[in-house]
Amino acid sequence: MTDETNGAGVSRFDVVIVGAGFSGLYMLHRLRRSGFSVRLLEAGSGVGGTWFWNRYPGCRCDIESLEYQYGFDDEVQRGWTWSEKYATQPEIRAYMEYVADKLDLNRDIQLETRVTSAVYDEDARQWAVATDGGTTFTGRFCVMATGSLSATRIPEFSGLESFQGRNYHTGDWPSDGVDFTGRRVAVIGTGSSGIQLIPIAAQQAEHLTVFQRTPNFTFPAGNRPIAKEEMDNVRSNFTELRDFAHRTRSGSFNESDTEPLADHDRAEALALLERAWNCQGPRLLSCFPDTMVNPETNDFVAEFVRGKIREIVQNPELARKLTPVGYPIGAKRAALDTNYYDTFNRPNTTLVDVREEPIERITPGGILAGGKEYALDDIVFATGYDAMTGALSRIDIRGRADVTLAERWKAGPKTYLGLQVAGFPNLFMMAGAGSPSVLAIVIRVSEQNVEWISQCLEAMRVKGVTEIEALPDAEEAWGRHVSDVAHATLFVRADSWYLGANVPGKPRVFMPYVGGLNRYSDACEKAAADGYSGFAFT
Ligand code: NA7
Repeated sequence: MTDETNGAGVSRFDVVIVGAGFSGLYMLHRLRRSGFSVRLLEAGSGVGGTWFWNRYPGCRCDIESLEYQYGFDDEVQRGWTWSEKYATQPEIRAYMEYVADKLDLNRDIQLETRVTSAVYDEDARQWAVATDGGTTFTGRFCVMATGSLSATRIPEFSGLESFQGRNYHTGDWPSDGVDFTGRRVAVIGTGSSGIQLIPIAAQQAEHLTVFQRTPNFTFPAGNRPIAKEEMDNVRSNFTELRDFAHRTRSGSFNESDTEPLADHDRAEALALLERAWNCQGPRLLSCFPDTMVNPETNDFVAEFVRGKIREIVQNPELARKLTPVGYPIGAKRAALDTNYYDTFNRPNTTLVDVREEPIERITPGGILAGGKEYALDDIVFATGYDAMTGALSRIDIRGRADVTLAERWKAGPKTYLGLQVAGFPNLFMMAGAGSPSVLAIVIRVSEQNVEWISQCLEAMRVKGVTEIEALPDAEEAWGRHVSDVAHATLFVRADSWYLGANVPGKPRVFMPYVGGLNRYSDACEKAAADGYSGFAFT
């Protein structure tokens, strides 16, 4: 276990972790507890990962705060009080800073350090992780905790560089905030980020123009303060709740059994959806267990939401444009909002449907779309991410025989259990492609990955082996399983970022594992119990 810097600007560790989001922070803590020397490298000037950068007004998590926290340490959870049902970005970031302080993680984190490459030295059996600061960190192991939604993406609009106003991406927001008061603002994109930002931007701006390509399904968040009794109740039952959550599909301690749509009469089914819309009982997409596999059920739920849009949006033509059609509800990640549809009733808010009026170019004074120029002071790109693989493909990762991960993944990402890639020994990935990732509560997935990887490294230490690598056959079989499970659902019937469809030229592969956290954990545990079957040890 070494932790030293030699004269040539190389620092040696047992493990180098990339990224100080939820996965990376716990990985650091867990490995350090097992006696490994670890260095965590983070591009931001603070911890938080995507929660560090997503500082746009209205940014919140779409998972309830009581669930969107670590479960591995009772003292950590007892020492924190959440204020709202859905925490704001500043509160989540403050929580992550609290955890980093409490566990004394900061002494092993190097901030403002962007990893540029990670190269495996087959002779020395170690990874050389190079950074923009010029220092190279070597580790016997490298863990990429780089996040699924961290590589921001601005589509190629011609003329952007000529724009005289200000422009921002929601996922890389200025730390001192942005004031839209008295300004003519455009938001391009109506995924979760746009949907959260738009109602607030409309209140501030002189005029807001929303450029929408695909209308998204969004449901009322029903955000509210968390009552003391509710917080206390979760606190005192936390261990049982967390253990239960880890055995569910979604990683949620609120997961409950529901009946398929066919088992309800119509009035009863509508009443269930109405309750969900009003934030009582199961969430809208969880009312019926067959929503993501049975097109009729899916359409029933979708039609219910379409009816709500028509009720809220006063102008029927505007309601039509805002109504999602042509893809299953839930197949693109649905958003939770506060007053989203109602915002379009405001006189200072305009919707431009870019399928009907395509964006031709950005001009010095605004956006030219459908032959009309929209005069603007600010443009916000709420255009999302090169999801799941983008953060990795932006690092020059080279495994055996100098083969790059980009080459290995040119037809789409392939992993064994989401944890490793054949040809890249001692490199681990977390909560990304091939894992349930964001299709379950991602912190539960991260915790599962952290614990599995830590136990694996401990087992290797005991056995005296220095190298672990996914076997190509195991990787192939897992990839097939991930694909088969996805293709048995309606998830594959939309142009979503789960499929890489939002990035031109990206291979169309369904990346996260839809089979559920419980099945995924079982597969990982089985592999470990079978002596790490599917992996080769040297
Ligand atoms: P998303 O969900 O990927 O949304 C991006 C939005 O930007 C979406 O509406 C896109 O339309 C739109 N977009 C992308 N490219 C263009 C172009 N070229 N022209 C017009 N509109 C475009 O990202 P978010 O940041 O909102 O949310 C990401 C996740 O973070 C979210 O799912 C939660 O898990 C948290 P499209 O639908 O592709 O037609």
